This record gives sequence, C-alpha cells and structure tokens, in this order.
Amino acid sequence: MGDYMETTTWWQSGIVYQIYPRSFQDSNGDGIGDLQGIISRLDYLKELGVTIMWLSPVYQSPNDDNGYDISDYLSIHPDYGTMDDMNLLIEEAGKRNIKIIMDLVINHTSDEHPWFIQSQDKNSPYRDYYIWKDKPNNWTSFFGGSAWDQIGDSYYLHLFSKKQPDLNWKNPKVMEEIQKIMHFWLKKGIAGFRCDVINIIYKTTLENGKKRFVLTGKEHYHSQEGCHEILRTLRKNVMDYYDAFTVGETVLVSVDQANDLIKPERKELDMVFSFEHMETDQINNKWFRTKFKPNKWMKVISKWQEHAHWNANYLENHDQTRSVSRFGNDKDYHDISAKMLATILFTLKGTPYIYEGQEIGMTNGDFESMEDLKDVESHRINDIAKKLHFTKKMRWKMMMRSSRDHARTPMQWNSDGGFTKGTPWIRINRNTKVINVEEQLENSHSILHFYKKLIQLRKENQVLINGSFKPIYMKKNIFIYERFNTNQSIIVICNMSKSYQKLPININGKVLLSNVNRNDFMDSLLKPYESIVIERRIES
Ligand code: TEU
Ligand code: CA
Repeated sequence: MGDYMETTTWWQSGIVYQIYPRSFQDSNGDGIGDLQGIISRLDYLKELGVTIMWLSPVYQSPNDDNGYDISDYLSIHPDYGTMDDMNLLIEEAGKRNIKIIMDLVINHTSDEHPWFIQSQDKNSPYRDYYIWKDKPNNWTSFFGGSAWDQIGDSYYLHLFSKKQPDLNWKNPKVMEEIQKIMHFWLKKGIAGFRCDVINIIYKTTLENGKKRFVLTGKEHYHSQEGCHEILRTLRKNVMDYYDAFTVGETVLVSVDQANDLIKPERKELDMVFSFEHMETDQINNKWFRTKFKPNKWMKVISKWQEHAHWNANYLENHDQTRSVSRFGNDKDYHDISAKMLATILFTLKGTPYIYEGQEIGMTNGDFESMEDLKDVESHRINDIAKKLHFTKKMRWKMMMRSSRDHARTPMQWNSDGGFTKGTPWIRINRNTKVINVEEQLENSHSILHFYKKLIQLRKENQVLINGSFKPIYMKKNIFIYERFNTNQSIIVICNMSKSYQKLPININGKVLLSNVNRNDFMDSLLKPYESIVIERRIES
C-alpha cells in the first residue's frame, strides 16, 4: 500500500497550516485572535510556502469548548469578526494561492443551538435531531464522567461536554441540514473540510457498553457501517460538486479502518488523521503518560507509511502538546531537535500539516496553576481526579504533561509577544523572548528557515510527495527510511536521541539537507538529534 502513486491531487501535494484563531493574531486589542489578525499574517504564510489553511472553528458559539460547540453554523462569532471579514479572508488568501478548509463539527452542536433548545420539547419537530432517553445507559464521555445529562424527565447524549449534545444521525432531517451548511460554505469558495470526530457520529444502538476505564460504549458508535453510508452520501450529494477535499479526524482507527474511509473506490473521505503515533507514550489514556520511546514511535509511523493508502501527517494540533517538548528536547537541544522532527514531517509520504507556532519551535506553556488553564477538558479531568483523591501534585503533573492548553498559548511573533496590545485570553509563554517569528526571520539558520528549506525540498522532489516508503533501520532511537520511485531515491536519517550515535549503515550520496550543516560522511558519528536528507543509492 505504501507504493508509488502515479499522480497526486493538489491536496496531496499541498502544505497545510492549521490556525487556532483564538491564539493566532489579535487585531483589535481585546486579547482574542481574530479574522483581521489572520488576514494581516497571510504574507507570512505565503512566504513560508503554505498552500492550504485549516481554520479551527470561527462560528457562533458559547465557546464552552472554544468553538467546537457551534450554536449557528452560518455565522461568524463576533470575537472573530464578521462574515465580511470571512469573505475578505477567503479572497485575500485566494490572491496568494492559499486555499482554506473549515472545521466541520457535526457529531454534536452547542446546547445553545436553536435546534437543541427546541428539541427539549418532546412534541417539537426538532426532538429527534438529538438522542434522548428516559434513562441513561453506561456510556462515558471523552471528557470523563457520564455521557448523559438530564433535562426535565429525559436524558440527552453528549460524548463530549454537557454543552455539546450529540446529533441523531439516524434522522434524515439532520443529513439535509448538514448538507445545506456544507453547500453554503463551499459556495463561498472554501476548499474543503476538516471533519471533527467524524467516525463516531453514527450510534448503531444505545445498549449499555462493555465497562471500560475510558470510553465505555465505544463499540456501539466507533467506525460503524452507518457512518460509512453517511460519508458516501455527503460525498455524492455535496463534495463531488466542488474541487474540494475532506480530512477526517478519526479517533482510535486502525490502518484497515482508515483505508475503508479513504481508499478512492470507497468514495468517502480523502484522508484521515490517525492517532496511534500520538498514543505511544501513554497507558490506556493520555492522562497516564509514559516516557517517549522513539523506537516504538517510529515503528508505528512506518506501519502507517507502508499500509495506509495516504496519510495526513502531523506532530501537533490544538489537542496535542507541543512536539519539541514531547518528542524532541526543548531544554538542551531545542533548535536541533525541532529541526529533526520537521525533517520527518516533510519527508514522510502523505500531506504534511503544520500547527501554528510549530514552525518556530514553540514549546509547552509555562503555566503556574490551574487558574492559568482554560480548557474545559483539563478542568473536567482535574475535578474528576480530585474526587478520586489524586493529590494536587499528581493532578498538576498530569496537566503539565497532557493539557491541551499547551498548544493554545498565543503565537509568539516577537520578543514581547506581538499577539495582542491587550490582555491575552491565555498567558503568553515568557520564552517568547527567545522563541519568536521576528528573530527567526532574521536568522537564516533558524527553525523557521529550516521549515522553508524542507517545504522547498518537497516541492522540488516529487519522490517526497508520492514516492514509495521503505523502512531501513529502526533501532537505538535511529530512524532511517527511503523514499523512492522509478528514477530517484532519497534516504532520510534521524537520530531521535540526545546521544552521539554511530551511523549504523554505510551510505554515500549527496547531502540535500542537514540540521548540523553536514556535507559528507567522512565523520560517521551522528550528533544528538541530527537529521540528514540524502540523494543516493545504498551499498549493502
Ligand atoms: O477532538 C476529538 C478528540 O479526539 C479529542 O477530544 C481527544 O480525544 C482529546 O483531546 C483527547 O484528550 C475533537 C476536537 O479536535 C477537539 O478540540 C474537541 O474538543 C472535540 O473534538 C469535540 O469537538
Ligand atoms: Ca481580537
């Protein structure tokens, strides 16, 4: 499956940049990022080499989960601006050949969406837009605790927060409503959707689930046949009318389940975000973190590279902690380890996704107390852990290892921050003094410039886009793999540890890119976190 692909589409050869609007750029001093702020930074994204922008939610929302709880799919939240600002963003991005994909959050709505408000009346035509029961089953929420809450004498399902009631996808009216919303945005000129938790939207039955430590009930809603039918219908009735693509956020999928969602002949999604490489450093769930083991991680990456039809490659997003702090070393080898991780991101087979700030090596936040954290999930888990008598120290350690707020600190534009003239909605990391865009733009050896070089290298070497993938060496924290097609072979070598390591294979070839300015292999000792991209044949 990791084979060479004849042709590639614009979304397979594209470079995607994810923006978390609340934290990217504030333009009116209220401490909250907004659309005019994004417009003011389009030239920066153009210069970086971005061709597609993924916009996390900017719709009307009470922001219980920072917009992933939508109360009006067809209007822009005043925090972010107006529909005119959105139209201008689409236009100005288009002028710079940057396409925009929107976040499609259709597993649930906000409990303040008119549909849900009316659904509380048992006789309302909107009753069946949601999942109501006289008494709850034993399903638990992704954010912990029961997945049901009571209104009147009925209970409604919410797999996330209680302010995010799940839609009833067995109701054809729900399908009609969502198709209208997708046409609305595609007609505006957006180029596709990132589909939020799209593989859990169809609940086949509401029977009790097998008791589990987390996600009791998932066997009744994870990757159900009913979900595949919905995706085929949305493709046939909406997506096929536009030059647009879909990337699904698909929790807990296996390679086979992913291929069932993305193989062209299935006519469902174009690619998916899988999570296995994001779960190698945990036991059961992310709150029980374990030491990151590169060998284990690279074997997962290699499996997906070899067996998934296509990959949506990412190391960060708005739900994950910062990669240089997690997979790299933000203390002693910040610059070089960030560059090593970038080398992997841009030389793997699949579409690369950059999360805002990753291109300058932003680290986890420097939070000091729970008051600094804003994320509904972090506060919920902290409350539950408190009830389970986890000590304050243990709870804080869990937060500092896994809170999503590490990804949500304001973008670091200059040594004073540069995100807002007001008071930011969440604290800016004080290391903006030394990690910021302005300084890295001026320093040609910076992480930012290294991203530009990798993006350029990818554009100049088709083999990096659609060449086959073959693992060569995955031991001793050294990851070596080949990308090849009929007329080119590129070898990538990454030392994912802070130890000097002997190069375990003989190799000669032309060094295309190195994060330590290596030009040849006279010295076969790999430096800590060293990465090399070479164009040559391997001598066995
Ligand atoms: O995330 C779904 C999801 O997988 C995460 O919630 C993940 O399980 C969690 O962070 C693990 O800790 C999507 C969005 O990306 C996320 O921001 C939303 O909170 C969630 O859906 C609900 O819309
Ligand atoms: Ca603002």
